[in-house]
Formats: sequence, structure tokens, C-alpha cells
Amino acid sequence: MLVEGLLKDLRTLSPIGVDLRGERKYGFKRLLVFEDEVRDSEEFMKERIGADIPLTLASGGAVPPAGQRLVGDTVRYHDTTKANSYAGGKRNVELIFDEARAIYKRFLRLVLETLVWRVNLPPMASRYIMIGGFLGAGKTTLIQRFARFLDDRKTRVGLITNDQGAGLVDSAIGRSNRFPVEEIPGGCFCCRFNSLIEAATALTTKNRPDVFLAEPVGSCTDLVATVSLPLQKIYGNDYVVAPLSVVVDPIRAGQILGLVEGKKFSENVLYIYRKQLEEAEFIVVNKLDLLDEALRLPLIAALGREFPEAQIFEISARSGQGCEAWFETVLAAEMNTARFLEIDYDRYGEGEALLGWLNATVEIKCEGGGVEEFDGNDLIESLALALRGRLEMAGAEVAHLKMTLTPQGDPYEIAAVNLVRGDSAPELSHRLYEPLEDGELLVNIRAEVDPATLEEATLAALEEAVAVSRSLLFRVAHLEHFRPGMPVPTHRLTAETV
Ligand SMILES: Nc1nc2c(ncn2[C@@H]2O[C@H](COP(=O)(O)OP(=O)(O)O)[C@@H](O)[C@H]2O)c(=O)[nH]1
Ligand SMILES: [Mg+2]
Repeated sequence: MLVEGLLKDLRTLSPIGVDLRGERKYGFKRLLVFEDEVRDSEEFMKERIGADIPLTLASGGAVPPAGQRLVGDTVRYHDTTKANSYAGGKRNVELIFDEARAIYKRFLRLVLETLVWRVNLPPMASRYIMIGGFLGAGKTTLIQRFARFLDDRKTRVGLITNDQGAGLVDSAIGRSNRFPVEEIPGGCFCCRFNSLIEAATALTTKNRPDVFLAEPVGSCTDLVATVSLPLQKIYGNDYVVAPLSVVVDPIRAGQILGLVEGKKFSENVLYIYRKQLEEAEFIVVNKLDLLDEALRLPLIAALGREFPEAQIFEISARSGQGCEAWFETVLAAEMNTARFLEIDYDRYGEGEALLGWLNATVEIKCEGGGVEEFDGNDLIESLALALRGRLEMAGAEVAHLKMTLTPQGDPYEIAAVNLVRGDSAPELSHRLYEPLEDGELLVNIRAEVDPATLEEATLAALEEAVAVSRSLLFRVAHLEHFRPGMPVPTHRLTAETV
């Protein structure tokens, strides 16, 4: 009797009704546009489950105007005046979306969990947001900001990092901010698609994220055909796949698009760079805080001209400027499944193989003899300078050099230094507040050079900045250097195969 009543009530909630007919992927977005059904469901919650859900509202006639989508999963309107204002201007309504989304999500989760318990339905879909872009563009920084934004709104988030090697600076940064992180080392998402699913499943077991934020390898492209589309096609019931966003460092983009002077990579590396932009639905021009108008305007114009299908956002992941507009858009949109990238895998593979990679884990400690602690910020900054000098001498164009230093056994304290071009200065993005007695250093370098050169430069710079200048001991616990292999995607969907 109870189950029957439950099912009847739940059927009045349209998405769950859809659910029961096995078409769950339509999700909850449509739910609250029906005023009376919402009231039913509120009563249902209170009477049947006894839950006190603060869901006051009703949305009289609040169907979004043609061509616009609801933001997030649902809408709550305080009164019909606001609901009606949606048709005219979205602004009013957007103000309450975040709160509404969180409340309603909790409510639906409860309903669904009850259903899962009673009639064994699978749990609801999470949003999968992939944030690509070239090495050093600011993906990790933006993802951390996005994760904090979601966390503040009580939306559960899980981070997925990816690299060709192991020992990732990006994961160390995610963990230091206490977000759940799963790492896919040893190959890109597209070539390790099953590991991506395993990582998402592992995060689901940990904290059931509402939103996955995934950072692919910065030299990777063709992600829509090899990751987004297969995810949508094979796992469409589990994930709502957002449009691919590609983050851009404006100085690097200016150099590559010929707007400013600067060293460039070889043709095939540039080929990857352009392909990344070509497949982006959202181009996110980052580091607005560094950009003067003299470059900003021509850069935006050039991107618009060369990549006319993309929507362009301008943000600073560091200051937060412009970020919320992109957050809201990417949280609401679903990928366009009709865009396909033409790509020559030989050129792509050659471009990737021109880049040398080095990942190292180094233990550093005081030698004794009077030195009992050291300044970690100072140490990694001077190590970055020593490395830059040696790489410059070797003729390497640095794509991204990043290092973190954490006190042994404390992953929440972290110093991080970055160099995003050979002609830029090393920059401390995270600082340690106290000196250390011993620490773990992670070094990740991606540069256009023979990988053996990266090892020589790293060992020499460690000797110079750690041993000689500071009389500290270091031990290389792990070091790998290589050129990425030819990309061989697990799946690749094309216009013919979709
Ligand atoms: N000035 C400035 N620097 C930024 C911004 N976003 C990222 N960075 C810096 O750019 C460097 C590379 O950032 P990261 O997020 O690691 O790039 P990723 O390789 O794309 O993940 C780091 O030094 C960041 O602190 C920004 O909005 N403004
Ligand atoms: Mg990164």
C-alpha cells in the first residue's frame, strides 16, 4: 500500500515518472515548471517520509523562453511575480538559483534514495565537466576555484586529475584544499577511458559527487570524440556531460596567434594547440588580471574569427573576475553532440612526442650540523630559477614547469611554484607559513626538448639550489622522463558512428 502510494506520488514528479519508464536521463531540470506537482511532492515528503523540506514555492507558468535553458537542475520562485519575470529578464531569478538548486537537490536525493531502497532504481546522474586547455593555461587554478564555489553551495564535488606520468602536482594541490581527488596517471583520459570511469566510480563511493571536475592532460586534444561522446553514449544514465571548456593563457595565445612577440613551439605542437581550441564549445580566456586592453581586444577578436563556433568567456581564475558567469553556464548546459573535429592523428602524435616530460618526487631534509629548518618558499623559488637557467641553456621551450613542496606527512600545507613559459618569471601560487625540517618535493616539467635533458637539468638544479646553496640533503625517490606515446583512444566516435 505504502509503495503503491509512493509510486503514485512519485509519478507526479515528472522526471521520476520518466525514470520509472526507463528514460531517466531527461533528469530533473523539467520538474519544477509544474506548479501543482511541486506542491504535491512537498506534501508527499512531509506526510510520507516525515522530512521537513524547506521547499516553499511554486513556479506559476515559469517555462523558460524559447532557446533558453533552466539554470541548474531546478528553479524555485518565491512568487509568481518573479516567476513571470523570468520570461522578461533572467536576472532576478538567477539570484535564487543556487539556493534553490541545493535545496531541491537534497529533496530529490531523498526521494530517490527512498525509491532506490523500495524499488531498486539506480541513483541519479552527476554532471561531468571537463576543463581542457594547453599546459599552464590555468586549468588547475580554475578547477580549485570552481570546486570552492560548488562546495560553498553544498554541491558535492569530485576532482579527477590526469597525467602521462605519476606524482602529480595538480593532485597535491587538490588534496591540500581537502577536495576528494582521483588521479589517472600513465596516459590521457582518451587512451585510458576505462580508468576514467573507475576514477569516477571510486569518487562516487567516497562522496557521491554531484559534479565531477576533470582536468585532462594539457597536450591532449580530440577529447569530445574520445571522452565526452563515449561517456554520453555509453554512460548517459550516470552522467550529464557538459560542453568542453578550453582554458587559454592569453599571453601564450597572443604569441601563437601572432599578436605578440615570443618564442613558439614547433608546428606540430601548435597543431595540437589549435585543435584544442577548435573543439572547444567554450573558450575560457584566463588571466584577465595580466591582460591589458591593447592585447585583450585583438585577442578576443582573433579567437572569435578563428574559432567562430565557440562561446568566449573572459575570466581570472586567480582573482575570480568573470568566473561565475562561466560556472553558471557550464553547470546548466549540455554538450552539443553534433560537433566533430577533423584531426590527423599522425600530426597529433608527432606534436605530443616533441614534448619531453619529467615527473620526480624528491625527499629533502636538513643535514644536521647547525641547519635545523629551511624556508620552503624560498627553496622552490630558487630551484625554479636554477631550472629555468639550465633549460634555457639547453634550448628548451618550457610549456609548464611546476613544483610543490609539502612537509613530510602533512599534505594540507603546501608551497607551489609555476613557470608557464621560458620567458616568464617563476611564480609562487601557494605558500608555506612555517619553515620545514623535511619535506616532499614534486617536480613536473613539460618542455619541448629531449627528456634526458630534463633529468640532467633537474639533478643539476637540485644539487645547486638544495645541496650547495642550502646544505640540505636530497634523495630522488622517483624520477621518470619520457615522450608521450602515440595517442590510441579507447573509443572514438565520429559523425558516422554516433
Ligand atoms: N595571473 C594569473 N595567473 C594565473 C591565473 N590562473 C592561473 N594562473 C597561474 O598560471 C600558472 C599555471 O596554472 P595551472 O592552474 O597550474 O595551469 P594548468 O597547467 O592549466 O593546470 C600558475 O602559476 C597559476 O598560479 C590567473 O587568472 N591569473
Ligand atoms: Mg594542471
